[in-house]
Amino acid sequence: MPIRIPRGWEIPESRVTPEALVLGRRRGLALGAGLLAAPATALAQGAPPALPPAMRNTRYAPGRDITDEREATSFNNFYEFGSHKTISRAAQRLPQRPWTVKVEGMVESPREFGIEDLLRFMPLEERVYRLRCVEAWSMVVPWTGFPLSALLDAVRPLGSARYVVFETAAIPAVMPGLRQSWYPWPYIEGCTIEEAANELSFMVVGAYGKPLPPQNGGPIRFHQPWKYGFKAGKSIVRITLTDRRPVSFWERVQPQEYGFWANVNPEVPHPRWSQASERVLGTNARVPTQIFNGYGEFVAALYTGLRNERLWA
Ligand SMILES: Nc1nc2c(c(=O)[nH]1)N[C@H]1C(S)=C(S)[C@@H](COP(=O)(O)O)O[C@H]1N2
Ligand SMILES: [Mo]
Repeated sequence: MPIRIPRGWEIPESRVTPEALVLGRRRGLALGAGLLAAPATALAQGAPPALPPAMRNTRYAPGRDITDEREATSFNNFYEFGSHKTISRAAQRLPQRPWTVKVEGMVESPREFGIEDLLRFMPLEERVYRLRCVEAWSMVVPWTGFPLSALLDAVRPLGSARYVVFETAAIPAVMPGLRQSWYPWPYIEGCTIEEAANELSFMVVGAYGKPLPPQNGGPIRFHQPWKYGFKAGKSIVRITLTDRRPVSFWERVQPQEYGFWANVNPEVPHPRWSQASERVLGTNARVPTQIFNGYGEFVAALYTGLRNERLWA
């Protein structure tokens, strides 16, 4: 079934970055406020320059307090750096520049994008999204990024493309976790083209108004807030459009526990624990988990026609 990805001019008004901001951002870059103005030493170490300003999109109200920045940037899941939650120091070794993302496969114009071009030409905005990990903890983060559909527009998917596959960085010299050779590196994730076109599907390049730190998947990660966090590939290097459903990292490791769809559902327990509630990072409060992590109004329709699919984790 051919799916239309909305074109830029069809994006609802609430999602359009005000022109003044866009112009200001470009002018700022032209004047050297962006890449050129970053201290040479920072660039030499592969550190990103400051993030261009982005307006908060209030269409997606989180309904909860934003998680303390230190919590969100120091309690992380990133197996390439180790299978525990304190990888944030180790992850600082992941060079953030230069960084490119290939977008290829079933598209009219395959391209390799430099991260600076994405920061410059994609419609950046801030969205405060919930993130629910399958391990029953959650957080609320102001992410800066752009709709995945804006990136796909630039390469023009073929009508035959049915899935979008995300491949993330695998750099043995800086990622000690890769020595755990029983894992099927690189980390792969994916979704359907319909899910990719959904307005919530977001490419993230920043958090808390700053460049996305490496431990959170800098310089670029994905996030679909209605799905469990493992669907959100970190430090993405390649996006492939295909007609074959990918087998993702955790699905390959443990297919009884982690599936392709992985939509949040409090009523479908993980084989080893309940998903009825979650622990909020920072406060440690226990709160009830919501179906589709509370984003059903935006995404429930994606799944109405699907039968014989294990839609929940
Ligand atoms: N490449 C890669 N991406 C990944 C992971 C990972 O181990 N490797 N872990 C996932 C899981 S299980 C979660 S919950 C989120 C955690 O994101 P955070 O550390 O920013 O909270 O990243 C996801 N993306
Ligand atoms: Mo997770």
